[in-house]
Amino acid sequence: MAVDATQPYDDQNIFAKILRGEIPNRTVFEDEWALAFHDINPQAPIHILVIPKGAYVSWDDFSAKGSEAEIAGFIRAVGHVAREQGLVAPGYRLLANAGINSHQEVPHLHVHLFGGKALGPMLM
Ligand code: IU
Repeated sequence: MAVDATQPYDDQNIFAKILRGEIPNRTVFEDEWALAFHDINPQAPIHILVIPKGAYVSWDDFSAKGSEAEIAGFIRAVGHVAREQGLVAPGYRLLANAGINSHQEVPHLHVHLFGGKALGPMLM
């Protein structure tokens, strides 16, 4: 079900539980600012979710409330994972859903990193 991204942060969301170590995940990278793990329902040969460690619902929430260090750290983490996964030369796609029209399902900011095949043109 799509979430209303204007709601306050819900610390019972599944990614908050993953960050607290309450639910297992297939981690590919972690540092002070971000956690990256394989999506449970991959839409491409490589489908990784990168999430900030702070409690932010969406990109706009993060950009409004995140510190410079959090924002820089998160963006660097996304790029680091793309490089580490060997996706720079073949290319990759980043996507962040926000709110009802995008069908965001988990109300903790996450960037999807897709790669591992020719992804074709962006449809929407
Ligand atoms: P969305 O952008 O909020 O629509 O994407 C949520 C993603 O989280 C989606 O690709 C799910 O497969 C993924 N996911 C997950 O990796 N692990 C989970 O426990 C749950 C969802 I729930």
